[in-house]
Amino acid sequence: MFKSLSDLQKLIEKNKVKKKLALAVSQDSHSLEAVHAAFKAGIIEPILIGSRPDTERIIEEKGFDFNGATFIHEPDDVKSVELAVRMVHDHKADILMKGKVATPVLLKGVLNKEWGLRTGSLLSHFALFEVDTYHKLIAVTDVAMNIAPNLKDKIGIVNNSVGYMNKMGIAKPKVAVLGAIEMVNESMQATLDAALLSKMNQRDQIKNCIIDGPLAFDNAVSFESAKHKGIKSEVAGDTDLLLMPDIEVGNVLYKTLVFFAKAKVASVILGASAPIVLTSRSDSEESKYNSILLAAMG
Ligand code: COD
Repeated sequence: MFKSLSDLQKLIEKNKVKKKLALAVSQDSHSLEAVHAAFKAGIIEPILIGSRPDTERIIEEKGFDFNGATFIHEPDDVKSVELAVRMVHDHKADILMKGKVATPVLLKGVLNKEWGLRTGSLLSHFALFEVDTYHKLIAVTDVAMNIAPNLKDKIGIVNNSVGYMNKMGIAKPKVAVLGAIEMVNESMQATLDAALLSKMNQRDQIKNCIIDGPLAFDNAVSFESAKHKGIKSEVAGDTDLLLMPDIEVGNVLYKTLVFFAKAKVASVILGASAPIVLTSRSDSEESKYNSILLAAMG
């Protein structure tokens, strides 16, 4: 069982395969710092696509050594995204990473029908947290891509996350489908979806995981709370993956964990033909580095 995000590093070191990472709009000091650390750790080969003078200025200011990396000069952000996405599409790169560009701009490139990274599956965001007050790593999805997922989308989101967690060696992740309460309330769509997902899992329509829901946040992550409420569940108090009702709840939880609980995080977009590192400006260099590790595992 993973207890810390540094365990990802050990997992990758075992694989010994260097991944090519295309950084779109590379003139971003935070992203460059994380990419530099992963380059120096021998995890990736960087391809830096963006304004070359601006990228080189940051590299010089920060004293980074990108000797051996590939530079592609493209000063226009949208074209830079297109070049980076195309490189992954054409198998010239294994990981796509967002630099100094707005998330929707990158995602629109990823979803391009001709040269994007669609696979026919839903794309979704997967975040893995190390929180001091929880006994193991806990994943949260979807906090950044699907705005208001319906039941079908939620099945796709669970399948993406479970598939990745299985790859990480977590054979049957425990999935808590969150609602405001742990009972089904016919006026609360999240609780209806949760009950359906649980039943689909029991009937083996969603495999390789154990799903329970609806669960409220407290009983999903605390045995004590679950016991207090009399909830009998294999998942309650021992959740590996929290499925969020929508992007607002998910994004607020993500930022609450980072800002108030000082949690460490790694995140990646799944369901595309390659993992995508899509960290936000507010993420620390450490989070960005962890996200590269998580993507390199895929
Ligand atoms: N997976 C696969 N295909 C998708 C997905 C998805 N998650 N989302 C849209 N598509 C496909 C649709 O089927 C369609 O063919 C095409 O893409 C366009 O669909 P639209 O018109 O619904 O999508 P867009 O282009 O308007 O928006 C897609 C975004 C991902 C940009 C949008 O959903 C979005 O802005 N999400 C939130 C991003 C964000 O701001 N996150 C905050 C991070 S901090």
